[in-house]
Amino acid sequence: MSKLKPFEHNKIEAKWQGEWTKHKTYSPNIKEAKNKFYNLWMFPYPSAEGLHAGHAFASTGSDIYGRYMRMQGKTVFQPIGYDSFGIHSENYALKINEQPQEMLKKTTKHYEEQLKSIGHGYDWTKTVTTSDPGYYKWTQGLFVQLFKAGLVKRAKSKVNWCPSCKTVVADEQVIEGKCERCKSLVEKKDLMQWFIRITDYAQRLLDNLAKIDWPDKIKLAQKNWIGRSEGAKIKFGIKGSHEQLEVFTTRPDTLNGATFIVLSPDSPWIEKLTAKEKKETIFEYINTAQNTSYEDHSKTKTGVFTGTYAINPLTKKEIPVWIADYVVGTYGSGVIMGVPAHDERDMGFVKKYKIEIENKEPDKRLWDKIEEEGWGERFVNYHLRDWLISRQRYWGPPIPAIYCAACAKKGDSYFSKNKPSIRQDQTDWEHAGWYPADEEKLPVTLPFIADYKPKGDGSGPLANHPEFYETICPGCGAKAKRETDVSDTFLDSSWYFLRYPSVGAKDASDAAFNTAITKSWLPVDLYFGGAEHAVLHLMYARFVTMALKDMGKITFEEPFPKFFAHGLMIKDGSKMSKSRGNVVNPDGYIAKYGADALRLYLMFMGPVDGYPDFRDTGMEGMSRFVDRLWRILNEQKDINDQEVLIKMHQTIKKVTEDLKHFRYNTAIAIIMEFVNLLYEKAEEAKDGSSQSWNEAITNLTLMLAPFAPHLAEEVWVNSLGKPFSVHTSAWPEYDEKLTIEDKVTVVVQVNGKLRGQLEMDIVSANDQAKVEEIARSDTKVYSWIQNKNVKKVVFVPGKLINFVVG
Ligand code: ANZ
Ligand code: ZN
Repeated sequence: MSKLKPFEHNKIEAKWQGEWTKHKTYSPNIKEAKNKFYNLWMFPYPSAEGLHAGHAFASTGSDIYGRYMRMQGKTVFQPIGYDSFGIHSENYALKINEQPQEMLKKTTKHYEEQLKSIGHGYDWTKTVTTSDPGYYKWTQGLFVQLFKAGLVKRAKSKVNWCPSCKTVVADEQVIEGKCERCKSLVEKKDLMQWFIRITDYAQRLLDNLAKIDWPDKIKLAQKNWIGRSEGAKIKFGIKGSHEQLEVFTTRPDTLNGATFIVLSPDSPWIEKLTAKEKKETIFEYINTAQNTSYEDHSKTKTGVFTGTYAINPLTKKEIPVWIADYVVGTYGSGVIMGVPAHDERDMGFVKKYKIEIENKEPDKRLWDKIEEEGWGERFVNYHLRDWLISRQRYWGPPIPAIYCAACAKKGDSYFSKNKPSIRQDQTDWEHAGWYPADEEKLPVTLPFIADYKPKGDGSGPLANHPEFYETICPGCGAKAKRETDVSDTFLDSSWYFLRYPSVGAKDASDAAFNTAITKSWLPVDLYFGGAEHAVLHLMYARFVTMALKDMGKITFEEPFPKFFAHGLMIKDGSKMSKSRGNVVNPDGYIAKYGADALRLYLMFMGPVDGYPDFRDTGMEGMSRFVDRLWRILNEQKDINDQEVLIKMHQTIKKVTEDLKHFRYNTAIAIIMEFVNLLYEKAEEAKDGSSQSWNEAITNLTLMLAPFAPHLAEEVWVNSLGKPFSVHTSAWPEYDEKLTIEDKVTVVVQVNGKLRGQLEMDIVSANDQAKVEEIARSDTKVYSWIQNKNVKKVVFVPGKLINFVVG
């Protein structure tokens, strides 16, 4: 023991990282995907600050599972890449006043060094970087495919405008009224934008939730976001007009109590219905309503009367038409029927504005009556909105679409000659003049420009660059213009998992993903990532996968049949933040304590799906444990101890089951108990070797491999002299019988007659020599075989021994 060198983590860790790369330990032969396991962690976006401890925490959780699966005999593919396009990265480049391209060269390199230093088993031969032209040509290809399938549209609508990012953002990217990227309060702006028709897939996205193994809270978040709502559309006549207003209601049974109509302040009906003398008050109202922030809206309900009356089709009563900001323009028809007797919000509103209340009992028969009378029809509505992908920014793939004014004049578009393959109906948007870019000529390259700052005038920086946007119409050959907006980052990440296994494949430059490889490697077996992506990335990726299946490109429709949502790490009791100065940078800890100590500590802090608290004192403690491991694993002792054997089998059993269920902290805890027992026994025992000791040390090393990969490899190869690598060795097995500490009773017979009973542990009870020895010396048995000739011994392990005497 005294001769043992300390565990020199810096040297040893770097050495094995080099060996793993050299021996392609984590680069499986993709073509021979026998028993495959695709282990994926949500890729990070590389900012100049580098990886923080949250990344280290989450990626370690994912890496441990991959290593465990490899030791279970799986061919594990664990890739990594960079979500490097998008506002996140661009905002950082702006902050440090560098061109994003330049910044990324440095930051991705830093990320790679960091990820390698933690010792993760990534296949570094198959990385993706979303801002590489070789990648984004396929992101653009995806847009073109969606265009051709009829799954995109351009529409003018009130969209979320972030005044600080100077771009529109999707509904999902507005959290409590604030921009998900920069946390500024979002405003509403009327702009013409590109949308992807995710709402066409709302029901399928909802139904499929039953088929996937995801945490309940994530499924619930998706279900609520999709927001299926069963109800009816009902038409109300307008007094003095032939037109009819249509409301969406989930309570057609309350039509008898509808005493007013409310339009959203965004409603196109307002122009038509406003009485002349009311115009001024109304426009004033709309102006203030539209400039009220999200928070203020939910606090007070305000409204204004249009001066017009509608007619309730059931009661035939004339009811006033109001405008109020509690009605959302983008949901249902943006028009509601007010039923104060049964709806709390309506009640609050009528009390304030003294509108009539009709107190009738709801009538279930109205559901049918509305359809029978032709007043309306049953209708299912979804809260899910189409996915807004236009960004008036620089750092993204230019949206590959072309507008030709000459074709627009004639009403020609891509759809004049081509039938959309999935969604036939394209009547809901102005597609005249629009064509997708030529797929063969992708990418539409993002040019290097000096003036890449967002302009804030509703168009992107590329709109200043005729050398970029001037092109030829694919339909008629006339001069035409490219779209100058770029697409949302979430389009980049909606399909990256399809690309990884095909990276480097012979035809990878001809296709986004190779058909045969995709067939054998996808879907992803385990997706590990943050719960904050529930309605963003996870919803978009599911939709894109379904659309690609419908296009016949892939054969599955759920990309991530199993998803594990990791938790959030905190530091000394509070959330990590730069202003508090408590952000944990993994680099320093790795340099000081080693990657293995950090990995063990990150996973030992608490459940990986919880909110574990990082404390420096805990880190130091774990570093001491690593030294303790190093000493005991290099020890040789002559022991033959039942207690060690049983504890070993118990430990293997618990660690195996805990790993299966991501209970890493309790797995480490029982390993610690086992190590303590070994220390106890080592103290009493003589030096030397014994099978029991070797078995214990070997299995301990194997169990440590996923958690402390470097230490385990060093012990495996250099202390135990086993063949490289511990990470491709088989996971230890346990014997269920040997995990039970309880004593068993062995019956002792002499010539078939019961003569005694022995209480012993299960290991001894299975050992004939041992049972015989104890039985012969048992006082009760002794007299029956004393001076007799034992002709035969019948032994049933763990149960019975029978001496046949003559
Ligand atoms: C009459 C009624 C009576 C309603 C009653 C509810 C209760 P979900 O579940 O979200 O679909 N509504 C419809 N469109 C709206 C919009 N654009 N903005 C705000 N509210 C809107 O809820 C649908 C219900 O919310 C509809 O049913 C409508 O009010 C309101 F006792 O109609 B209800
Ligand atoms: Zn044209």
